[in-house]
Amino acid sequence: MVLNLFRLPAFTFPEGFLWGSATAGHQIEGDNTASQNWHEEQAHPERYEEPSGCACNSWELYPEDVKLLTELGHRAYRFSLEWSRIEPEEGRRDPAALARYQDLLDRLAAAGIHASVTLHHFTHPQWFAARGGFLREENLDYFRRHLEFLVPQIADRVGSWCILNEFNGAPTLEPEAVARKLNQLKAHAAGYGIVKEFSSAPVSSAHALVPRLPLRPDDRLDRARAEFEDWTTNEFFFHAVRTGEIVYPYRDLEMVPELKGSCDYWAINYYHRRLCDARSAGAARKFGLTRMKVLDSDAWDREFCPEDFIHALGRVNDLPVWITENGVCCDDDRFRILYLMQHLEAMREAMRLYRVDLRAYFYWSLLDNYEWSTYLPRFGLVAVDRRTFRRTPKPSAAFYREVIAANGMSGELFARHLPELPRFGLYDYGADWK
Ligand code: IFM
Repeated sequence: MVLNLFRLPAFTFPEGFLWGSATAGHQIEGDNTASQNWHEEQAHPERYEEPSGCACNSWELYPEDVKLLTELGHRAYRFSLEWSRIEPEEGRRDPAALARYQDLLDRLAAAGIHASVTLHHFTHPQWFAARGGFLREENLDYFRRHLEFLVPQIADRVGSWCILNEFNGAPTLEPEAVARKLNQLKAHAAGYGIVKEFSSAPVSSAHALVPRLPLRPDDRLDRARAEFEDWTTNEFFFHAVRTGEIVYPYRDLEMVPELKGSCDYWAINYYHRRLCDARSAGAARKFGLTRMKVLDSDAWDREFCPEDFIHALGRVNDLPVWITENGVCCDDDRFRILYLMQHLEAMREAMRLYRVDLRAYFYWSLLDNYEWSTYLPRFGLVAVDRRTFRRTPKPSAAFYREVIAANGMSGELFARHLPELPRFGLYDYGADWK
């Protein structure tokens, strides 16, 4: 790991490496009124800091988004299609919504931008939720039917697929959460089979890879807790795809043959790690040196440790790897340049150390968007005015554009975009630190 990134020699990623950014329907489109999330936001406002409302108004402004992607030099765009727009009521499809997504795909193709399509990014129609959603295995038929309708209508324009986003979720034994998770695992396998009927493009599901590590590496209980959390969030998925076995604590083994080999690549969403403390009900206290304060509020007070990204990637070196999300929310955009540089460097190291076959990187996110209950955390390379929806690229977007153009990075490029490493207040040492 290069500690002084300003001295990093020029490094080039493999030829054909795909660079881009990611978004998701509900977080940018706005007025996603037939979705369960919209319904919940209205029914239980007390659970949300604010509702999604018009989001970034990308439902209308998507041609502008494609223009932005072009101007910023992105070669790939990951986005999701809202099932609730395509089938707002059970069995009633909206041709205009489908046409709007097809137009987005056409515009991306015309701009030479690879389209990475996610078929389920957390949200689904309210009617599906009212029937129990993914809690009930028999409801997978609704999902299958939706994909059988949708996939052939778009397959010729899609460059790669994610069936679901981040269903691997929390380290839970709670029966409903486990049922939902394992049903979504089966939905992933079903989706893989359906997409393969119509498309030769690579298929996966985006996995939120949060390394779970013992707070005290030699403490047996911390280690046991970390192992438990890691299996129930990470390894159960990799294991199922590698073997076809669903192995989940306190549950009989279940063989689902279609799961075996149901990823053509590992789609990895990586942001931070989590330390496990067996003597506390919640997550472990964060170490000062890994606790980057990105916002003045406590939002997104995560444990950043790019070095763990290297080893996390080492776990998935048996298939090509696409980083389908990686990014940081911050008000001071210089953090974003630093975060990006550190994580690209970690990717370089993972290729060297573990021979990871890295093929793509999607920064999360193209736009400052709706973070599921609030607009406070801003992940975007591009700021969005909440009133006019005007899009304004940040300095980090210019940095990233140069990375893409060079298909790599160097200390010199980094130094040019971050000429001073000021007293960022990077690490929160606590009040007594002198
Ligand atoms: O905004 C989310 C996204 O929807 C899923 N992955 C993590 C992002 C940042 O929290």
